[in-house]
Amino acid sequence: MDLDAITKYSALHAKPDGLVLQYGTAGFRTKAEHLDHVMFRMGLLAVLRSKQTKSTIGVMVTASHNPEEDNGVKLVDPLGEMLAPSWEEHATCLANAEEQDMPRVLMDISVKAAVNLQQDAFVVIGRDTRPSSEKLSQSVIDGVTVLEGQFHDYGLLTTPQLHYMVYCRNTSGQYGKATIEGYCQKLSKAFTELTKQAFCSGDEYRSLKVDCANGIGALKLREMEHYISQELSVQLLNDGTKGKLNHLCGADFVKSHQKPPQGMEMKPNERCCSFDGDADRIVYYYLDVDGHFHLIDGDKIATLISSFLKELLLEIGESLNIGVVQTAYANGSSTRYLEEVMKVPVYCTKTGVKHLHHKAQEFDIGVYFEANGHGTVLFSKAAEIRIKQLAKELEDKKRKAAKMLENVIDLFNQAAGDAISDMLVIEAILTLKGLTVQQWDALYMDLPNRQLKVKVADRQVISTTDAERQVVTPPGLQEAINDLVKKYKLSRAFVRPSGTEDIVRVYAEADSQENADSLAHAVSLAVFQLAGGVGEPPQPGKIHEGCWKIKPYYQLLGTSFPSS
Ligand code: 16G
Ligand code: MG
Repeated sequence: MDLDAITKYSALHAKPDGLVLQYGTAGFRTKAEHLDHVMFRMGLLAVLRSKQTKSTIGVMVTASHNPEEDNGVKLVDPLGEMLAPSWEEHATCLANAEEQDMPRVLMDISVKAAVNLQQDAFVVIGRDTRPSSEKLSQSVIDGVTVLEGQFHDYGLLTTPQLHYMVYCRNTSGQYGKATIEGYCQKLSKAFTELTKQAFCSGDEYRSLKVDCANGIGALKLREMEHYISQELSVQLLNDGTKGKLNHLCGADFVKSHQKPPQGMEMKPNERCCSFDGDADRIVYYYLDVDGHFHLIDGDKIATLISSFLKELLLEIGESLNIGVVQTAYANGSSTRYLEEVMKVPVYCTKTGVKHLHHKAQEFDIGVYFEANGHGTVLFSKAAEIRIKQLAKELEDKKRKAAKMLENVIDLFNQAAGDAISDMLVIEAILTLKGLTVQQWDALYMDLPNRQLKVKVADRQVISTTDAERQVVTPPGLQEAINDLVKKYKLSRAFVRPSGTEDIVRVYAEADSQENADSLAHAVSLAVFQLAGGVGEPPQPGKIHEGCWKIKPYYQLLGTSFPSS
């Protein structure tokens, strides 16, 4: 390691004094102007990680759904997964080392992690469309080159595409070709094969409006469009030609405000969806004939997908184990529907994709989605081999089902939740099942819910257990929540410190929107009082815009999955 060269180049990417950042759930994220040194250092760290794993490592420059002025960076591990937790700690130490200490901290990491410095290193880099991203990705490259790592700069990519590239490169191309063409060809071939099987190919299923959050998703969906235009016509809105990234649009906006994005003209019952700023999340929605907005979030996407997969497994008579992984934010109705109607086992993990991804790896088929629309399906190697074998051996209807499963495996991006890939899966299922967006939505009815934020002096005073569903500290808070929850029907509430903002998040659901709002407010007050709230105590929130028609419990469970 040439420490003199590192010191010299690092001075060109100097750390502002006193700035402390943490490698959080999705890497580092803050205002773009504070990130130059972090990028350079993550270039250095990616080289060490590559040497240690003897694999290609990815670096993605993006701040996902955050405002355009922000940016961020995360490292992608060899099989396309999120960085291992011990390396997250190294990343935090390296990013926060004061300028003069940085080379020593880098050396310490390489000793601690037993990195063979003689080993070659290869790093691939991708970035989103933010104005700051190009320059920041150049700083990553500076870090890579000063440690003599080799690199390939993919330039503009969605986050899941970068995960895909890393996965392809580390599996000798078995997963696919590590190029944009390779990605588009793999997904579009699977999509075309799947939709060919549809009995019903009416025009109703063939067009879709996509809000691209004025981000990278627009550019990459345009590239994909060329491959799928025979089967699906997509109309791109918020494609970045006019509006600002994530401003009043995108999956995060639609999910949190429960209303259509700006620039989306919706006719009644028209199927629409939104990507987030780096195209790793997707939510669907429509307006009914009365003009009410209906959101179809990650929970309902998981339900549609797991119903479809379960049906195909039944058809081929194979008992592969399928599990659905959610977080505490999953709507209670979705969990009940999956468990009680579909009889699929459901597991809950902590918030953050890496936790869900990890749990989903335990199953032959692991379906995971966060309510916010981030998710995918993982197939174990054994399940994939078995399905491929059945697609050759079985006959007639069973063979057709096995072939469909084979294509579904190819259509999912198994490295990371991917808005483009998920969109194609959903479109294929709706087409194959002959389902309208309203029929999909009617599988079950979401329980009214409310999310609030509370500002406290130190959010780390709140610690949780049971996948964030129970508070451990401060003392008395869980008891207070329990007492409040008892006052409402079909109610549930939890609080957790955010991993991305300096706040505590509160979630509540109940039998009516009014009750969900009131419970959320009461829980916020308990947090404020018992966990050191700062500023004004939370005020009762305004009632949610959408209209919830409250149905008896059994109707909230919905009906069974319509069969074709
Ligand atoms: C990050 C996570 C997302 C999670 C969110 C929670 C990834 C790629 N993204 O965006 O999965 O839902 O954080 O944010 O892991 P919060 O901790 O502020 O609620
Ligand atoms: Mg994102």
